[in-house]
Amino acid sequence: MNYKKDEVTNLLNTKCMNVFGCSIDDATEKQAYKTLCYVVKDLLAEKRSKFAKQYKEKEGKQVYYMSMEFLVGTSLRNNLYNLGMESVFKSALKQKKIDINSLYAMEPDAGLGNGGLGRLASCYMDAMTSLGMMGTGFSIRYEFGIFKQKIVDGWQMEFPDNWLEMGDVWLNRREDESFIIKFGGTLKEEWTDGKLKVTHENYQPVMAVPYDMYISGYDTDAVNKLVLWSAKSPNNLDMTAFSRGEYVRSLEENTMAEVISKILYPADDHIEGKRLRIKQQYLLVSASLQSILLKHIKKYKTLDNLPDKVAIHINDTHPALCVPELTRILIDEYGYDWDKAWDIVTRTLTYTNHTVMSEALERWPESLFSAELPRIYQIVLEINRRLVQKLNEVYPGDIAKIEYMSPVAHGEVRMANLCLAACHKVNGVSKLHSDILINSIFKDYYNIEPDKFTNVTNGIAYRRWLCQSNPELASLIKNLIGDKFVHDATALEGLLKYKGDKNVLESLQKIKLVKKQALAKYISHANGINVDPSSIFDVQIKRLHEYKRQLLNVLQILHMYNVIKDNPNADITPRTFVFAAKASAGYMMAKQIIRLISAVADLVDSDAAVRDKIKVVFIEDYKVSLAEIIIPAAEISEQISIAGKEASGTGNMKLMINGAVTLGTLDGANVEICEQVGKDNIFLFGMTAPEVEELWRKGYNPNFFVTPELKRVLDMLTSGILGTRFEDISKSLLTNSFGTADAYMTIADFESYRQAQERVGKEYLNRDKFTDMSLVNIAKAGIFSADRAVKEYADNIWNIKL
Ligand code: H53
Repeated sequence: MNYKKDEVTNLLNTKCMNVFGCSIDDATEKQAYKTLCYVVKDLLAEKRSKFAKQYKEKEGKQVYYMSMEFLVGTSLRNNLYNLGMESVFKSALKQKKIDINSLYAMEPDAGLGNGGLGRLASCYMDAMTSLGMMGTGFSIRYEFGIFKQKIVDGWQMEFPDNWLEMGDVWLNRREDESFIIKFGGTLKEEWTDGKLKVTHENYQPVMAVPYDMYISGYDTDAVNKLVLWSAKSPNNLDMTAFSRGEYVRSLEENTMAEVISKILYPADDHIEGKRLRIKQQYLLVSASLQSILLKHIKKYKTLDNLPDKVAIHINDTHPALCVPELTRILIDEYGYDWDKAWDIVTRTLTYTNHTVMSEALERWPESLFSAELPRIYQIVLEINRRLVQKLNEVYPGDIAKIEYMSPVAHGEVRMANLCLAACHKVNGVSKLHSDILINSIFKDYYNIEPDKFTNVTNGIAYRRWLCQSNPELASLIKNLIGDKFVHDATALEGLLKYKGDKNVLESLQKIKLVKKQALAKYISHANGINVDPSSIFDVQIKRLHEYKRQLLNVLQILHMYNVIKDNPNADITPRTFVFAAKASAGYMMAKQIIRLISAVADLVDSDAAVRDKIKVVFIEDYKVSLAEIIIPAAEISEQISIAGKEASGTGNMKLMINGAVTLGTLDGANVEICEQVGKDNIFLFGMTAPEVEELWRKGYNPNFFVTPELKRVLDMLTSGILGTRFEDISKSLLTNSFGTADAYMTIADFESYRQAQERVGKEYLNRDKFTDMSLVNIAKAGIFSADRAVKEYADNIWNIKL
């Protein structure tokens, strides 16, 4: 968009006058922030309207991306950058003595997600838009997003995240496009004209009200929408109850309805089989599908062509209710018979699996499911009956296999099986993960329909993670290879010709130092700790989960502590270990690990012999906007999950494109990072996924892997040297009464990790060599762009021509 400074000033003034009754010169900072957001939103609205019109004429196929999570982060800078208007706004505001950065800083993160899954959904919305695709995201307008984390005496405390106070500027409420969602109740079955008619009665109606958020893309005519549903009671106040004096009951009913969209469940990669959660899922699915179908029928007057015009994507099993709900709507509301409805359902829906962790594969008790969603339950039973009939033909008499594959068995409804039965395409999120799906957990489905399965390795919105978070690096790259990489990330490979170029390496080092200084400033402000920007910045930033093995990292730090204590002159390259991670509120072991990290930080810091060599920092409240500060400063990217458990990882990609070198296992997308950069430009350690399997098969006893160094470290957990005795952690690693100890093989991988860390310290000393590694990582990160990933979805999964 082409606007001059004066035009921008006019826009700001007019908007400020209309909304706040004053000119931008007289606005408070909060008013200035809101004015700026409203102006940007208007620009997006204008673009959106043109884009939607063009699109309507073309009648192309579009995608609806259903996800319980979108970790949007902040939007203001991203939107201005994408519109190509950052500098004109900056100077217009500067003229008014307003610093755009201070307005950026006022924006809260829209934290409508927990971690990787939600952030991926947001990165894909960005990429779809940048590619000019028509794509709509559907999710929930949680009033409270992911909790705010504070660390008090080493313990994580959770506080509500009231993001709407300043974040609602981006949302457009569309009350007139609301839908009724039916919960509970009973079913009445009647035969009329030889047809069974099912009526849903005595249900509790809840209104789903949509709020639209515009999603911008880089240098594109497209503007897409993220539609967030909010739950509302359909009767504002039950006046009869009110006049009978029953205000409390009347208000209670409203509150019961509205509580559905109150809060995001803070568990990542882990299910919480709560009644409210299934209600959230059904609200999302039912409202979105009703809206999609209504729009479709208005446009095409039929739903027969739905699969040709629409791809509906199920992001993880959380929106798996799409399967029975789409079937229900087609049959109950549009009069289709089962076979025709099922044909449309299967050709419209696609599904991405994001985890092999059994505790994350969603299952619902049949009793809860049938009570909350009686009609949906009935449909699921019918899907199950037909499937079992089919499976009996394929695997005659193999009851165990058929049971394993069934959507309903052992008193549970299993959402992954529902998706596998219905979706015409199913994908994993990295090569290794997709291989594990077809060779292991989804093997039986794969054997029947191999063409259904595919892989799309995850990708990131690299313009956010490189160009916006690290403008210094982006501008160096532009100077070296031109700006093609801003459209096409694979052009970053052009940097390879600068391998070994002293000047370029020096520039890269200077930029890294600037970003490390910025992070050091943040840490000093947030934690009151001074870290040395010339030390190695070694970061592990991700959700706290045992399989991600933050514990392995901490144990190794304790080992380094011992080495320095034994020999204060030991040859240790100074290191700053940075952690940031939220633990699910009810995940005690994860919270204990945070406490351990804090205790180790204190131990190290209180020891004069050690504190100049190593520093440990736990930065609280990890979120997208904090990641944007940490990632550009990182030099070592810790990706140390036990092989076979991290489906992909995406932080690994963001760190790599900012020049951090991966220290990791061959897990998830690390495998492909290694393929890209080669073994010389990554620090690999640990068992491979097949080795892990083999060790489980043989029988794993961690005690056989405890080296003398590790024994000393493990003893420290309970000796009292850390202030607290971490008995639970120690037991979880060592007590092997039922073969359950050390479920993530931290001990088996320790020695190999320790050696890899030693290599890191040594290789960093040769700064040019290390920076060369860093350069190769940046150059080879292009393949991990979300643009590439979304193109693959369009080609191989959604069948959308770009
Ligand atoms: O999804 C990311 C992966 C990551 C995986 C994560 C994830 C969640 O954040 C939540 C639930 C779930 O099933 C998976 O753990 O490996 O990179 C995006 O695919």
